[in-house]
Amino acid sequence: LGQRGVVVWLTGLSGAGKSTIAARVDALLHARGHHSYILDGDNLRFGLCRDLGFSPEDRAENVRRLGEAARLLQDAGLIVLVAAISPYREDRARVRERLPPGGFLEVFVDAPLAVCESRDPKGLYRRARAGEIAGFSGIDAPYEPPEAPDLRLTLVPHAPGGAPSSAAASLAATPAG
Ligand code: GGZ
Repeated sequence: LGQRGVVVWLTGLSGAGKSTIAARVDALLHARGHHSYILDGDNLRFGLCRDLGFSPEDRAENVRRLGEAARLLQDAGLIVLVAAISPYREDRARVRERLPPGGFLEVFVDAPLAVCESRDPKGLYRRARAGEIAGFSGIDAPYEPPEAPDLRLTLVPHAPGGAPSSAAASLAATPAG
């Protein structure tokens, strides 16, 4: 990692598992003596980003603020785990541009919409389908998947009688540094 920290940016649909993965990775890093920190879009919307909604402009601003906060923590040497839908490629690319080479790793938490919708932990997909939430990512608002993520995490389906689903990692590109 060099002297500085790194921003690990988890992008994917609501319910894909971004926050869960961030929490697991955070715990693993801590156990190994690394300094890491989670910036979760859903949580920061109660504070730093509480004035923002879900229009494309507000999402762009949300991603920009998360990126700037992550940049500060990265500069202080932390491993920053960001979990945010961050549906627009351009917004994610802008964050990458603000970080030093190798300082931004884009991780695509690639769970199919049908899987996210069947999980529906907060009932948001049901409400979006019912027309109670407008502009929901994957339903009536876009999600632009990364074209060349640094890492792609995909679901391994249940084996009959086997262990529950887990994530499988495929290293799409070897990060520099
Ligand atoms: C998408 C929404 C919406 C709409 C509320 N579209 O899965 P969650 O519930 O817990 O996390 C989602 C969160 C999205 O916040 P982000 O900061 O990650 O979004 S973005 O990066 O696009 O700015 C979801 C909930 O807020 N939520 N309304 N319309 N997700």
